[in-house]
Amino acid sequence: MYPYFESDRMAVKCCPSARQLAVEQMEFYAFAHFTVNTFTDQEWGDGTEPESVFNPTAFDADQWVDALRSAGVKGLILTCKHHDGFCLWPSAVTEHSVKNSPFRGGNGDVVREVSDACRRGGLKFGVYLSPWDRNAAVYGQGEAYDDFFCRQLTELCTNYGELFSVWFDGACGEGPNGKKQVYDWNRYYALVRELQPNACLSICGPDIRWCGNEAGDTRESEWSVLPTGFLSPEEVAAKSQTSDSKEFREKKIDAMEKDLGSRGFIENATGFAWRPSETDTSIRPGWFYHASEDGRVRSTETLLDIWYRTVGGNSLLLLNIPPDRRGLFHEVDVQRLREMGEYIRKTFADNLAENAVITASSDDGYHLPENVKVNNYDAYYKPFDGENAVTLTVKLDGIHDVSHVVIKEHIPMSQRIEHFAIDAKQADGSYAEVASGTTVGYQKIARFAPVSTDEIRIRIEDSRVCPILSFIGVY
Ligand code: FUL
Repeated sequence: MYPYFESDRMAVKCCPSARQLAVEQMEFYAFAHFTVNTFTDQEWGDGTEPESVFNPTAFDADQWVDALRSAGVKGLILTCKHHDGFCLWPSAVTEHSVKNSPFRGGNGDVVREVSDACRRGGLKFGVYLSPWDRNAAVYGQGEAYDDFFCRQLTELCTNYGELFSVWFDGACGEGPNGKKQVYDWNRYYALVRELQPNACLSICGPDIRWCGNEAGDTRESEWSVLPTGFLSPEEVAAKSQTSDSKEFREKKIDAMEKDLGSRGFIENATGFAWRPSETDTSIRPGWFYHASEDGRVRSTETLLDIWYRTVGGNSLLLLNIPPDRRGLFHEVDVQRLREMGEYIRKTFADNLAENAVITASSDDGYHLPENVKVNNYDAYYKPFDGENAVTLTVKLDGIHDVSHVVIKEHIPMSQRIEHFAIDAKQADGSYAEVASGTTVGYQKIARFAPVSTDEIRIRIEDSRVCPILSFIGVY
């Protein structure tokens, strides 16, 4: 369909690390924003809140975990310290923590209780530690604050078991002395790598990329392979004498950019990195709990729509559920989570592809189409190199009502697909197109009005280089 550029070949050399692959397979995990703000009705505390305000009356982390499990969530990231500087654990380097609050008589540790509850309930645990600290006296003093921050990071990375994510927020404002801090990111990263080698460094870190908004919006084409740099204008001019395209592009990567992977966008890239997208959004308008928002919890329908577009659109879903002043998830939020989980479990209970016969327009003789019946990365389907368009046919064991097709690329060998379409066979033997799209990546969930059919056809119309599939599901 298109001429091929060197950049396509370069991009597919880029694959996920083991820690990225593990987090990508979690698909859907939660955020809990909880601190003094919960009790002062704020979104951002200014660091002057007295510790005494932090006083949950019926704190129960198992209640959080049960609600999250009912939705099918696989992990939880807790705001151990937000911008106000209040620590939910008894940090040794500050007095501004739970140890000076009425919670559990000053002997409480929210991070301990939440991480223990996660482990009991089979959820992975991660930490949010805000570099911006509006309480710490040393904030804005360079190395003195980096030392302070690294001691807090060390406490969280050593005392609470294995972490799947260390989530660094980009916010950087003034501290109590009116100064901003220049963060020593490389020092923070090295510390986390040493203490928690399996944790992803998320957002302000190299492993997981912010999707670019907090509203739950997603891209039509989401790529996990991102350019790390572009040729200079002179280099582009020199290259254009031999290249097909003379169009000049000088681009810097912006998290909010819509197009991060078209051939035009990556054409003059000098390198690539695997940077999967994560969509962080809240079940309510705010990140923290406000009783005034009890009537504004997102509907199950909206939450499912976000789930389809993220988990089914090559982005991770990080959904925030803010605990209330009791230290519990509010009843409305709990109900929404349960309804989400029930719908997802019911919809994907029976994979019709398991009893189907799967064939392909071609294969390389080793990686056969039937391999896509098993949802893991042990085996995959692959055509010969150079075959960038293929058709897979899923012959069902009879006529069924079909409304969903799930496609997963074998991302241990990068992300390749650029266009696909799905057809259902009609009673008269002809095919009707029921869905089409662009990128697939970790997973594409195509949903369409139910069709009665005994055969589904998946046309991979174009790929950066030959497509490799690990899984197909039909529901
Ligand atoms: C932002 C913060 O300022 C918000 O309060 C929230 O924590 C969100 C996830 O990240 O940068």
